[in-house]
Amino acid sequence: MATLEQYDAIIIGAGMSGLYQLHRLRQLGLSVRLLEAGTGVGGTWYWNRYPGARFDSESYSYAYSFSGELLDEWDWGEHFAGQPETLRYLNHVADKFDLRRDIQFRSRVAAAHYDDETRSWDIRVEDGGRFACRFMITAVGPLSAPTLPAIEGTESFTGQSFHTARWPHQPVDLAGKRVAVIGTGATAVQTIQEVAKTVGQLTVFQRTPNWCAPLHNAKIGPEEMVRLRAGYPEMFQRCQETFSCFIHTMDPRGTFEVTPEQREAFWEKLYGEPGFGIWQGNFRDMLTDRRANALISDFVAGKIRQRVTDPATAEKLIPKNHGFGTRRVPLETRYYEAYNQDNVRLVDLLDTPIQRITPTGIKTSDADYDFDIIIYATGFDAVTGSFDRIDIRGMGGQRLKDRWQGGPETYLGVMVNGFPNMMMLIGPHMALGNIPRSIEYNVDWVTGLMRHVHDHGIIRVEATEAGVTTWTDHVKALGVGLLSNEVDSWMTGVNRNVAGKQVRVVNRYSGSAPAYRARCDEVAANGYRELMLG
Ligand code: NA7
Repeated sequence: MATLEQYDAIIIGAGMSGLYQLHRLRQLGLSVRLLEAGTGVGGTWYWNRYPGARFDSESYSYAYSFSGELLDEWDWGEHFAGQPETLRYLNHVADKFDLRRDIQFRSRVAAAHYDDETRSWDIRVEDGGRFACRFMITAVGPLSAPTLPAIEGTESFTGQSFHTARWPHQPVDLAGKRVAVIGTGATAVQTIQEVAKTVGQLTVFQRTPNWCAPLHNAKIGPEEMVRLRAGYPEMFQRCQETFSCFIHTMDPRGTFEVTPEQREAFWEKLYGEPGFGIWQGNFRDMLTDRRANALISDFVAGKIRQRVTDPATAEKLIPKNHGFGTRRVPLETRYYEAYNQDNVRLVDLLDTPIQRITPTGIKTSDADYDFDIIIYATGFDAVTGSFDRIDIRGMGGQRLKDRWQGGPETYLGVMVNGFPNMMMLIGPHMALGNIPRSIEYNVDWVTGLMRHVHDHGIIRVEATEAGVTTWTDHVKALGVGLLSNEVDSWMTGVNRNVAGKQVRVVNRYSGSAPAYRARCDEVAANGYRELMLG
């Protein structure tokens, strides 16, 4: 029997939310332990080491803003930093705030059971370690449960194969190799454009094309860094005010309120600018009005046709079953031009589906392809997947996975009735957008609640059933009319590789971030009276 360690709070996950939560709870004087499956800090930026992994949000807008000292001392090297730089940044944060002494690595949480008699959680890690805590705070990330394709034969392949989110820590030699990439989501796009530079032969297996737009990345020189730093207060303030916490925000004009010439000029400008502007800073009706969405889709399709030399390949790369921006827009650097290289080919799985993975490669309905390396850029069991992988049980042994079978139900995206003393960071029903901005608010709100609990000697906190129903209905209502909710994607909870995840659900909050914060602030200002406190 493992010895039982006792804490006021256990945090699960050492990504951006877990690290900041640890820092804040320690400031309250609580005894806290953070359990992390990996061997280092960084979460998403620890696991996703695939070639070409980088930010699609401006580096500085993605950083923590809570410490002036940290902002002053950290220089970003690129407007959209690559994964190694971001991981260095998060390690720097962990060192600066001396976080590692309260983190236990190589500790994947297998089970967490709530006991209402002791008002505490009993947490077990895979190696048999056992912990008891009053409060359990999940910081498990919305995109951290990778999924392999449900295709026969994946185990039989005798070459090397990697899921992008489990890329090895040692360099993988791709030079001159015959490489397959399965998938064409944001991860695959970054991978494809990078590995196409070195591999012998690259074959991309595409099921659904996505609408991509140029990233326009650039290095940041010392003088520019000084200028950027001087603008931090305004930049973070702007992120507080925009709909999704990006520095970009929807244009107040409707698509049809301007002339066709003005429209075209505006889109040309957005297409030529760095970052998510073309997605997050476009006409306000782009994601709600079908006619508006069709026009911007035509514009981007035209760009793809211009950039891809072979017309048949260009047509395959143009999405036909969803409009621009209704799925996450991958940002790219010469992605489309990669298909003009002699050593890159595209296999359209809609024409010739994969039948199985073989010992030597991939068999489709019309050909056998041989590979040295297969890269699975096949995504994640998003949002609820990382919760489902832990055996979380609340009152009366109820499993969270069962409770969420028909889609997540939460109170403010932070709590679930029947699961007392559990708080979620960036859980279901949270605004995603520019995630670190949401993380800082989310952590500060949970910290406020923990301070209240601590100051008042409260040992049990639970959302009411009515609170959960009202919030869940509100989140669902916000999603009505959004074209993105009519499309299969990780944002609607669909993953055809996972049993029980074939049906669309509303798993994220799609209102504005300021409105979300206003609602949560109101709950705190009212002394958390909406919660059951005891
Ligand atoms: P995504 O966006 O979910 O993309 C996964 C890709 O893998 C997508 O193109 C899928 O095609 C494809 N896929 C998945 N399973 C299969 C099978 N069985 N056969 C063929 N193709 C398959 O994940 P990403 O990692 O790219 O990005 C996730 C987020 O992480 C991203 O939005 C960023 O915010 C960071 P499908 O579209 O399902 O037809």
